[in-house]
Amino acid sequence: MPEDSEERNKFIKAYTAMVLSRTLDRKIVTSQRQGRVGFYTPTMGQEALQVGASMAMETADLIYGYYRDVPLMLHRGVPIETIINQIMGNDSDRAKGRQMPSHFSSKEFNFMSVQSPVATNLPLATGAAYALKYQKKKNIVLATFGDGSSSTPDFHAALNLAGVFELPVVFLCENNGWAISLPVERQTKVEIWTKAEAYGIKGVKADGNNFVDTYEKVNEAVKRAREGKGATLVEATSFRMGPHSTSDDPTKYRTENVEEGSEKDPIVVSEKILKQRKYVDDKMIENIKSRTHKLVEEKFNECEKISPPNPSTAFEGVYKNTTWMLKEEVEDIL
Ligand SMILES: Cc1ncc(C[n+]2csc(CCOP(=O)(O)OP(=O)(O)O)c2C)c(N)n1
Ligand SMILES: [Mg+2]
Repeated sequence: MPEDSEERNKFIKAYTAMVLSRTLDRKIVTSQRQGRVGFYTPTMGQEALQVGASMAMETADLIYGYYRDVPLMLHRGVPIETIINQIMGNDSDRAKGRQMPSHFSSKEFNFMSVQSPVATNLPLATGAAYALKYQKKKNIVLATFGDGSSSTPDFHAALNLAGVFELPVVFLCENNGWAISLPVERQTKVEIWTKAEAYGIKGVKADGNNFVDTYEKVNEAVKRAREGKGATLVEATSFRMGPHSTSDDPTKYRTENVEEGSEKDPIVVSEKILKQRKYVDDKMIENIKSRTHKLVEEKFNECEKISPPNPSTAFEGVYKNTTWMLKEEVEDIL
Protein backbone atom coordinates (compact mmCIF):
# COMPACT_ATOMS: atom_id res chain seq x y z
CA MET A 1 0.00 0.00 0.00
CA PRO A 2 1.59 3.37 -0.99
CA GLU A 3 1.60 4.82 2.51
CA ASP A 4 1.94 8.55 1.93
CA SER A 5 0.48 8.99 -1.51
CA GLU A 6 -1.38 12.28 -1.84
CA GLU A 7 -4.11 10.61 -3.87
CA ARG A 8 -4.61 7.91 -1.24
CA ASN A 9 -5.17 10.55 1.46
CA LYS A 10 -7.58 12.46 -0.78
CA PHE A 11 -9.56 9.31 -1.59
CA ILE A 12 -9.77 8.19 2.04
CA LYS A 13 -10.95 11.67 3.06
CA ALA A 14 -13.60 11.50 0.32
CA TYR A 15 -14.79 8.05 1.36
CA THR A 16 -14.90 9.03 5.05
CA ALA A 17 -17.08 12.06 4.25
CA MET A 18 -19.48 9.83 2.31
CA VAL A 19 -19.73 7.33 5.17
CA LEU A 20 -20.19 10.15 7.67
CA SER A 21 -23.01 11.62 5.63
CA ARG A 22 -24.72 8.23 5.19
CA THR A 23 -24.46 7.49 8.92
CA LEU A 24 -25.82 10.92 9.80
CA ASP A 25 -28.64 10.49 7.26
CA ARG A 26 -29.75 7.24 8.87
CA LYS A 27 -29.55 8.75 12.36
CA ILE A 28 -31.61 11.82 11.47
CA VAL A 29 -34.29 9.83 9.61
CA THR A 30 -34.62 7.38 12.52
CA SER A 31 -34.81 10.25 14.99
CA GLN A 32 -37.48 11.95 12.89
CA ARG A 33 -39.57 8.76 13.12
CA GLN A 34 -39.06 8.87 16.90
CA GLY A 35 -40.34 12.45 17.04
CA ARG A 36 -36.95 13.91 18.02
CA VAL A 37 -36.49 15.84 14.75
CA GLY A 38 -39.16 17.64 12.71
CA PHE A 39 -38.15 17.24 9.09
CA TYR A 40 -35.20 16.25 6.90
CA THR A 41 -34.30 15.70 3.25
CA PRO A 42 -32.07 12.59 3.08
CA THR A 43 -29.07 12.53 0.72
CA MET A 44 -28.66 8.78 0.39
CA GLY A 45 -27.44 7.99 -3.13
CA GLN A 46 -25.93 11.39 -3.91
CA GLU A 47 -22.85 11.16 -1.70
CA ALA A 48 -20.29 10.29 -4.40
CA LEU A 49 -21.14 13.09 -6.80
CA GLN A 50 -21.18 15.75 -4.07
CA VAL A 51 -17.90 14.67 -2.56
CA GLY A 52 -16.35 14.43 -6.03
CA ALA A 53 -17.43 18.02 -6.72
CA SER A 54 -16.19 19.24 -3.36
CA MET A 55 -12.75 17.70 -4.04
CA ALA A 56 -12.37 20.11 -6.97
CA MET A 57 -13.16 23.21 -4.92
CA GLU A 58 -11.18 25.47 -2.60
CA THR A 59 -12.68 26.80 0.65
CA ALA A 60 -12.50 30.37 -0.69
CA ASP A 61 -14.77 29.37 -3.60
CA LEU A 62 -18.42 30.17 -3.01
CA ILE A 63 -21.08 27.46 -2.89
CA TYR A 64 -24.72 28.22 -3.66
CA GLY A 65 -26.08 24.81 -2.75
CA TYR A 66 -29.47 23.24 -2.07
CA TYR A 67 -31.18 21.29 0.69
CA ARG A 68 -29.58 17.91 -0.13
CA ASP A 69 -25.93 18.98 0.07
CA VAL A 70 -24.85 17.45 3.39
CA PRO A 71 -22.03 15.25 1.95
CA LEU A 72 -20.60 18.26 0.12
CA MET A 73 -20.68 20.35 3.30
CA LEU A 74 -19.09 17.60 5.43
CA HIS A 75 -16.30 17.03 2.91
CA ARG A 76 -15.66 20.76 2.81
CA GLY A 77 -15.08 20.66 6.57
CA VAL A 78 -18.36 21.99 7.94
CA PRO A 79 -18.62 20.50 11.46
CA ILE A 80 -21.25 17.79 11.91
CA GLU A 81 -22.76 19.85 14.76
CA THR A 82 -23.58 22.67 12.32
CA ILE A 83 -25.80 20.23 10.40
CA ILE A 84 -27.44 18.68 13.48
CA ASN A 85 -28.06 22.02 15.23
CA GLN A 86 -29.68 23.38 12.06
CA ILE A 87 -31.96 20.34 11.77
CA MET A 88 -32.92 20.75 15.42
CA GLY A 89 -33.26 24.56 15.18
CA ASN A 90 -31.71 24.92 18.62
CA ASP A 91 -29.87 27.79 20.30
CA SER A 92 -26.56 26.84 18.65
CA ASP A 93 -28.04 27.01 15.17
CA ARG A 94 -26.69 30.10 13.42
CA ALA A 95 -30.16 30.98 12.13
CA LYS A 96 -31.67 30.35 15.59
CA GLY A 97 -34.24 27.95 14.19
CA ARG A 98 -35.74 30.50 11.82
CA GLN A 99 -35.02 28.42 8.73
CA MET A 100 -36.82 25.23 7.81
CA PRO A 101 -34.75 22.10 8.67
CA SER A 102 -32.27 21.13 5.89
CA HIS A 103 -31.83 24.79 4.94
CA PHE A 104 -28.18 24.98 5.96
CA SER A 105 -25.59 27.72 5.87
CA SER A 106 -21.96 28.10 6.89
CA LYS A 107 -20.33 31.50 6.72
CA GLU A 108 -16.94 30.04 7.67
CA PHE A 109 -17.04 27.58 4.77
CA ASN A 110 -18.61 29.91 2.20
CA PHE A 111 -21.74 27.80 1.93
CA MET A 112 -24.60 30.24 1.32
CA SER A 113 -27.94 29.89 3.05
CA VAL A 114 -30.21 27.38 1.27
CA GLN A 115 -33.49 28.71 -0.10
CA SER A 116 -36.77 26.77 -0.27
CA PRO A 117 -37.99 27.82 -3.74
CA VAL A 118 -35.91 25.56 -5.95
CA ALA A 119 -33.33 27.08 -8.35
CA THR A 120 -33.52 30.53 -6.78
CA ASN A 121 -29.87 30.00 -5.80
CA LEU A 122 -28.85 29.90 -9.47
CA PRO A 123 -29.28 33.60 -10.40
CA LEU A 124 -27.56 34.47 -7.11
CA ALA A 125 -24.64 32.26 -8.09
CA THR A 126 -24.44 34.00 -11.46
CA GLY A 127 -24.55 37.39 -9.72
CA ALA A 128 -21.80 36.38 -7.31
CA ALA A 129 -19.69 35.12 -10.22
CA TYR A 130 -20.23 38.47 -11.97
CA ALA A 131 -18.96 40.26 -8.84
CA LEU A 132 -15.88 38.01 -8.60
CA LYS A 133 -15.04 38.66 -12.25
CA TYR A 134 -15.62 42.40 -11.82
CA GLN A 135 -13.31 42.44 -8.79
CA LYS A 136 -10.73 40.38 -10.75
CA LYS A 137 -10.68 37.69 -8.05
CA LYS A 138 -9.53 34.16 -8.76
CA ASN A 139 -12.27 32.42 -6.78
CA ILE A 140 -15.14 30.77 -8.54
CA VAL A 141 -18.74 29.80 -7.74
CA LEU A 142 -20.35 26.37 -7.61
CA ALA A 143 -24.15 26.16 -7.76
CA THR A 144 -25.96 22.87 -7.15
CA PHE A 145 -29.56 21.92 -7.93
CA GLY A 146 -31.72 18.94 -8.81
CA ASP A 147 -33.01 17.66 -12.14
CA GLY A 148 -36.49 19.07 -11.44
CA SER A 149 -34.98 22.48 -10.74
CA SER A 150 -33.73 22.69 -14.32
CA SER A 151 -37.37 23.29 -15.41
CA THR A 152 -37.52 26.76 -13.92
CA PRO A 153 -37.20 30.31 -15.27
CA ASP A 154 -34.34 30.85 -12.77
CA PHE A 155 -32.29 28.07 -14.40
CA HIS A 156 -32.72 29.83 -17.75
CA ALA A 157 -31.92 33.31 -16.42
CA ALA A 158 -28.83 32.12 -14.54
CA LEU A 159 -27.30 30.06 -17.36
CA ASN A 160 -28.15 32.65 -19.98
CA LEU A 161 -26.33 35.49 -18.24
CA ALA A 162 -23.45 33.23 -17.19
CA GLY A 163 -23.01 32.56 -20.90
CA VAL A 164 -23.36 36.18 -22.04
CA PHE A 165 -20.81 37.47 -19.50
CA GLU A 166 -18.52 34.36 -19.56
CA LEU A 167 -18.66 34.05 -15.79
CA PRO A 168 -16.59 31.87 -13.42
CA VAL A 169 -19.43 29.59 -12.32
CA VAL A 170 -20.02 25.84 -12.42
CA PHE A 171 -23.63 24.65 -12.42
CA LEU A 172 -23.83 21.14 -11.02
CA CYS A 173 -27.12 19.37 -11.69
CA GLU A 174 -27.58 16.51 -9.22
CA ASN A 175 -29.83 14.32 -11.34
CA ASN A 176 -31.31 11.80 -8.91
CA GLY A 177 -34.08 10.81 -11.32
CA TRP A 178 -36.96 12.40 -9.42
CA ALA A 179 -38.53 15.73 -8.52
CA ILE A 180 -40.54 14.45 -5.56
CA SER A 181 -42.88 12.01 -7.42
CA LEU A 182 -42.18 13.20 -10.96
CA PRO A 183 -39.64 11.04 -12.86
CA VAL A 184 -37.05 12.91 -14.91
CA GLU A 185 -38.40 11.45 -18.23
CA ARG A 186 -41.73 13.22 -17.58
CA GLN A 187 -39.97 16.45 -16.79
CA THR A 188 -37.67 16.98 -19.76
CA LYS A 189 -37.31 15.44 -23.22
CA VAL A 190 -33.53 15.79 -23.54
CA GLU A 191 -30.53 15.15 -21.30
CA ILE A 192 -30.00 18.11 -19.00
CA TRP A 193 -26.31 18.69 -19.82
CA THR A 194 -27.19 19.24 -23.50
CA LYS A 195 -29.12 22.41 -22.57
CA ALA A 196 -25.77 24.17 -22.06
CA GLU A 197 -25.46 24.64 -25.81
CA ALA A 198 -28.48 26.97 -25.86
CA TYR A 199 -26.64 29.33 -23.51
CA GLY A 200 -23.23 29.17 -25.17
CA ILE A 201 -21.60 27.47 -22.20
CA LYS A 202 -19.88 24.10 -21.96
CA GLY A 203 -22.00 21.07 -21.02
CA VAL A 204 -20.71 17.72 -19.69
CA LYS A 205 -22.17 14.59 -18.18
CA ALA A 206 -20.58 12.81 -15.23
CA ASP A 207 -21.23 9.43 -13.66
CA GLY A 208 -22.43 10.76 -10.33
CA ASN A 209 -22.15 7.33 -8.80
CA ASN A 210 -18.40 7.45 -9.31
CA PHE A 211 -16.69 10.16 -7.25
CA VAL A 212 -13.53 10.02 -9.37
CA ASP A 213 -15.43 10.65 -12.61
CA THR A 214 -17.40 13.51 -11.05
CA TYR A 215 -14.23 14.97 -9.54
CA GLU A 216 -12.47 14.92 -12.91
CA LYS A 217 -15.37 16.53 -14.78
CA VAL A 218 -16.02 19.21 -12.13
CA ASN A 219 -12.28 19.85 -11.77
CA GLU A 220 -12.03 20.52 -15.50
CA ALA A 221 -14.99 22.94 -15.23
CA VAL A 222 -13.42 24.67 -12.21
CA LYS A 223 -10.14 25.07 -14.09
CA ARG A 224 -11.92 26.66 -17.05
CA ALA A 225 -13.77 29.03 -14.74
CA ARG A 226 -10.56 30.02 -12.92
CA GLU A 227 -8.78 30.63 -16.22
CA GLY A 228 -11.53 33.03 -17.31
CA LYS A 229 -12.92 30.63 -19.92
CA GLY A 230 -16.49 30.85 -18.64
CA ALA A 231 -19.24 28.70 -17.17
CA THR A 232 -19.97 24.97 -17.40
CA LEU A 233 -23.09 22.91 -16.79
CA VAL A 234 -22.21 19.50 -15.33
CA GLU A 235 -24.97 16.92 -15.07
CA ALA A 236 -24.08 14.19 -12.59
CA THR A 237 -26.43 11.21 -12.73
CA SER A 238 -27.21 9.40 -9.52
CA PHE A 239 -30.09 7.89 -7.55
CA ARG A 240 -32.34 9.15 -4.82
CA MET A 241 -32.18 6.04 -2.65
CA GLY A 242 -34.45 7.42 0.04
CA PRO A 243 -37.69 9.40 0.04
CA HIS A 244 -37.81 13.01 -1.17
CA SER A 245 -38.12 14.06 2.45
CA THR A 246 -39.24 12.55 5.74
CA SER A 247 -42.78 13.69 4.78
CA ASP A 248 -42.78 11.60 1.59
CA ASP A 249 -43.77 7.96 0.98
CA PRO A 250 -42.16 6.86 -2.32
CA THR A 251 -43.88 3.44 -2.25
CA LYS A 252 -46.95 5.33 -3.52
CA TYR A 253 -45.27 6.15 -6.85
CA ARG A 254 -42.02 4.19 -7.20
CA THR A 255 -41.76 0.45 -7.86
CA GLU A 256 -37.98 0.08 -8.17
CA ASN A 257 -35.32 1.37 -5.83
CA VAL A 258 -31.54 1.20 -5.37
CA GLU A 259 -31.11 -0.60 -2.07
CA GLU A 260 -28.40 0.20 0.46
CA GLY A 261 -25.42 -2.13 0.05
CA SER A 262 -26.36 -3.07 -3.53
CA GLU A 263 -23.95 -2.83 -6.48
CA LYS A 264 -25.28 0.64 -7.41
CA ASP A 265 -24.99 2.11 -3.92
CA PRO A 266 -22.33 4.87 -4.32
CA ILE A 267 -20.70 3.86 -1.03
CA VAL A 268 -20.23 0.32 -2.36
CA VAL A 269 -18.93 1.70 -5.68
CA SER A 270 -16.46 3.94 -3.78
CA GLU A 271 -15.23 1.03 -1.66
CA LYS A 272 -14.49 -0.90 -4.86
CA ILE A 273 -12.52 2.05 -6.28
CA LEU A 274 -10.44 2.41 -3.12
CA LYS A 275 -9.84 -1.33 -2.86
CA GLN A 276 -8.84 -1.63 -6.54
CA ARG A 277 -6.13 0.96 -5.94
CA LYS A 278 -5.16 -0.82 -2.73
CA TYR A 279 -5.81 2.30 -0.67
CA VAL A 280 -7.97 0.46 1.88
CA ASP A 281 -8.79 -3.07 2.98
CA ASP A 282 -11.88 -4.49 4.71
CA LYS A 283 -10.45 -3.83 8.16
CA MET A 284 -9.89 -0.13 7.42
CA ILE A 285 -13.39 0.19 6.00
CA GLU A 286 -14.86 -1.35 9.15
CA ASN A 287 -12.72 0.99 11.23
CA ILE A 288 -13.95 4.08 9.37
CA LYS A 289 -17.57 2.92 9.71
CA SER A 290 -17.37 2.23 13.45
CA ARG A 291 -15.50 5.50 14.23
CA THR A 292 -18.07 7.40 12.20
CA HIS A 293 -20.99 5.70 13.92
CA LYS A 294 -19.54 6.60 17.34
CA LEU A 295 -18.98 10.22 16.30
CA VAL A 296 -22.52 10.63 14.99
CA GLU A 297 -24.05 9.14 18.16
CA GLU A 298 -21.91 11.37 20.39
CA LYS A 299 -22.56 14.59 18.49
CA PHE A 300 -26.26 13.91 18.09
CA ASN A 301 -26.69 13.32 21.82
CA GLU A 302 -24.69 16.48 22.63
CA CYS A 303 -26.74 18.63 20.24
CA GLU A 304 -30.00 17.23 21.58
CA LYS A 305 -29.16 18.65 25.01
CA ILE A 306 -28.96 22.23 23.67
CA SER A 307 -32.05 24.25 24.53
CA PRO A 308 -34.28 25.97 21.97
CA PRO A 309 -33.41 29.57 21.04
CA ASN A 310 -34.67 32.24 23.42
CA PRO A 311 -37.88 33.67 21.84
CA SER A 312 -36.38 37.17 22.11
CA THR A 313 -33.80 36.21 19.43
CA ALA A 314 -36.66 36.25 16.90
CA PHE A 315 -36.41 40.05 16.94
CA GLU A 316 -32.67 40.20 16.48
CA GLY A 317 -30.51 40.41 13.41
CA VAL A 318 -32.79 42.23 10.98
CA TYR A 319 -32.27 45.90 11.82
CA LYS A 320 -29.03 47.44 13.06
CA ASN A 321 -31.07 49.79 15.25
CA THR A 322 -34.39 48.48 16.55
CA THR A 323 -37.31 50.45 15.11
CA TRP A 324 -40.13 51.80 17.35
CA MET A 325 -42.57 49.39 15.75
CA LEU A 326 -40.37 46.43 16.56
CA LYS A 327 -39.93 47.66 20.14
CA GLU A 328 -43.71 47.78 20.52
CA GLU A 329 -44.06 44.28 19.11
CA VAL A 330 -41.40 42.90 21.46
CA GLU A 331 -43.21 44.49 24.43
CA ASP A 332 -46.52 42.97 23.30
CA ILE A 333 -45.21 39.47 22.76
CA LEU A 334 -42.52 38.84 25.38
C1 LIG B 1 -40.11 27.08 -7.23
C2 LIG B 1 -40.54 25.86 -6.47
N1 LIG B 1 -41.47 25.04 -6.99
C3 LIG B 1 -41.85 23.93 -6.33
C4 LIG B 1 -41.32 23.63 -5.10
C5 LIG B 1 -41.73 22.38 -4.35
N2 LIG B 1 -40.62 21.42 -4.41
C6 LIG B 1 -39.76 21.29 -3.39
S1 LIG B 1 -38.56 20.21 -3.74
C7 LIG B 1 -39.20 19.87 -5.26
C8 LIG B 1 -38.56 18.88 -6.18
C9 LIG B 1 -37.25 19.31 -6.65
O1 LIG B 1 -36.68 18.25 -7.39
P1 LIG B 1 -35.19 18.33 -7.87
O2 LIG B 1 -34.87 19.67 -8.35
O3 LIG B 1 -34.99 17.21 -8.81
O4 LIG B 1 -34.35 18.10 -6.53
P2 LIG B 1 -34.33 16.82 -5.58
O5 LIG B 1 -35.29 17.12 -4.47
O6 LIG B 1 -34.74 15.63 -6.39
O7 LIG B 1 -32.95 16.67 -5.07
C10 LIG B 1 -40.33 20.63 -5.49
C11 LIG B 1 -41.13 20.56 -6.72
C12 LIG B 1 -40.35 24.51 -4.58
N3 LIG B 1 -39.75 24.30 -3.41
N4 LIG B 1 -39.97 25.62 -5.28
MG1 LIG C 1 -34.28 15.29 -8.41
